[in-house]
Amino acid sequence: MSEDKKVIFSGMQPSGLITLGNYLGALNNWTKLQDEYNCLYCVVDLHAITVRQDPAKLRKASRDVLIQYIAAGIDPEKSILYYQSHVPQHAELSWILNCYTYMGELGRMTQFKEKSQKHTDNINAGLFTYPVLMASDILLYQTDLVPVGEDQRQHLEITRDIAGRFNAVYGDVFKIPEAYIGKAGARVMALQEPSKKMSKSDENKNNTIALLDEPSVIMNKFKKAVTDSENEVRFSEDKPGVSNLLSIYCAVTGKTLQQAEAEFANCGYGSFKTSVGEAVVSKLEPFQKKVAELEKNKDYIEKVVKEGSEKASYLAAKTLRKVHKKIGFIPR
Ligand code: AQP
Repeated sequence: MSEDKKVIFSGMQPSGLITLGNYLGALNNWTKLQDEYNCLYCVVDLHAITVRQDPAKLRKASRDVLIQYIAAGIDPEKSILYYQSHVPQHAELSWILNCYTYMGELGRMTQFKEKSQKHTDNINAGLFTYPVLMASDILLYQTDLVPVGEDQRQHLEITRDIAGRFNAVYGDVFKIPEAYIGKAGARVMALQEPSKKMSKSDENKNNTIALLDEPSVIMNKFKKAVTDSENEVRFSEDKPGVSNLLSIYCAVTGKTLQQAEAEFANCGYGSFKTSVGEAVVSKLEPFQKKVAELEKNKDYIEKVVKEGSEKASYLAAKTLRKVHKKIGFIPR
C-alpha cells in the first residue's frame, strides 16, 4: 500500500444475491476510488451470521460476492480483496472494543431495532454488537474514509465515538475515520414496495434485481414494478415507484433526471418500464459475461483470496499489536 494515499475500507454481507441497489449505491462507486486511495474491500461474512444463514448458501454467496467485486471492476492488483473470517484480527479487536462500548449506545442503533423486529425469534447478541465489529473492521486498517450510504451513517458515528474513547485513554492508537461522500449515491428502492430500500435478503424476489438475474427475469420484474394511477413519468416524492424507476434509469444510463423526464414525456408506463428494464439489462450484460469467465478461473480466485487476506492480516496485525501493548497484554 502506498504511504501517501488515504485508506478506504468497505464491505458487503454475503447475505444473498448482490442487488442493483448494492451495485448502484456501493460497488460501482468503489471501483472509481481505486487509483486515488488504498482500498480494502471485504466480504463481511462474520456480519452475515447475525441473521441465521444456511451454510451451503452462505458459502456460495460468499464466493459469488467476491467474484462480483472483481467483475464489477475491483482490481486485486490495486485493492485488497478478502473474506472477513480469514483475518481473525477483526473478531479479536471486536472483543476488545466491546469492552469500550456502552449498552445504551448500541441500543440506540436503528439497524438493531429494525432487524430485531424482523427476526423476533433470533435477537442474538451478535445483532446487538454488530456496530462494534463494524468499528473493528474500520479501525484495524487505520482507515481514513468509509464510503457509506445514509443507512450506515449511524454506524460510522459510533465507530468514531469508540475510537475517540479508546484514544482518550491510551493515546493516538486509532485514526478517526470520516464518511466518504461521493457523488450522490443512488438509493434504490424495492420494486414492489418503493417505500423501502431494495435489499438482498428480501424474501419477495420481485422487489429486487439481482445482478445475475437473466435478462428475461429482469424485464419481467420491471414490467411488474409498482407505479401509480397517474400515467405521467415525472420525479416526485408522491410518486415513489415512478421516481425509483427514473433514478435507476438515470444511474445506469448516465442521463440527468431532466433528460429522462423529457424522453418519457409522452410515454405510457408500459413502455417506460420496458425502457428501464432494457437499460439495466444492457448495463449488466458485460458484467454478467465477466462473472461467467471468472467462475471458470478457480485458481485465479484462490490466488486473489490468499494474497488479499495475507495483505489485510499484515496490516491488521500491526494495529492489533499496538492495541495489545497499550492495554497491557503480555506480547505474543
Ligand atoms: N437499496 C440500496 N440502495 C443503495 N445502496 C444500497 N446498499 C444496500 N442497499 C442499498 C449499500 O450496499 C452496501 C452493502 O451493504 P451490506 O451488504 O453490508 O448490507 P445492507 O446495507 O444491509 O444491504 P442489503 O442489501 O439491504 O443486505 P441485507 O438484506 O442482508 O440487510 C452498503 O454500502 C449499503 O449502503
